[in-house]
Amino acid sequence: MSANEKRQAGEAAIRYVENGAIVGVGTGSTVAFFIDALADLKDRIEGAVSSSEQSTAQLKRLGIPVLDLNATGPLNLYVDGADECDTHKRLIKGGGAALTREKIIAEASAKFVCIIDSSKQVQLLGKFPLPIEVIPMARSLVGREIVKRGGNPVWRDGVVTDNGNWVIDVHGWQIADPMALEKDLNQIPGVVAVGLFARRPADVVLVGDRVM
Ligand code: ABF
Repeated sequence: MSANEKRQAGEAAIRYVENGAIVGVGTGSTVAFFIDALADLKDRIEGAVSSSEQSTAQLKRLGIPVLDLNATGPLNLYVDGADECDTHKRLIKGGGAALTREKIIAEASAKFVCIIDSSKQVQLLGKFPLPIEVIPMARSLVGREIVKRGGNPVWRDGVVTDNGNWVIDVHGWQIADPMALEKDLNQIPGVVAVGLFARRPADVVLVGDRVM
């Protein structure tokens, strides 16, 4: 069921792509369906700004130009998946370890269309362990700060992000105020990005072929 919903969501997001667009492209298996559908429009768009080496490889394989965000400036559209989505379109992202570049492109985009299957919908964020990208030397420092806040930090051992950093996944939080937690965690020295998209939530959420 979820694979079919992921494909439906990925294909449904195509309706937001305008002629001549430069499209911000996220990461993950749902986005992979979107990229496949985007390839059918590649003669009608200028290109894409990619959030990961993984998505870049697929875009290039399909002949879609991959452009530098510094060169493109602000984007009209960003399409990306999520690990959890609440009823306010706030997200947990980072299961694919691409959260920092995803957050950068989301910030640069006027409309963030999030594509998910129904298994990602929650009332309260936090059942999915919250990913935090950290500078390697700060792993233990950030871990201690997480424990002080009642979380259980688990180092995603063996994973290095495209930015050369590490990821800590925080288990055990029920996140009643995602905006406050995102702001608090962002202050900790060594934190590069927090996988909470609450300050900048999605604008549109597609659950399969249904607009949430
Ligand atoms: C990505 O989408 C990540 O932030 C998140 O982990 C992933 C969801 O993966 P999938 O679409 O494969 O379920 O943007």
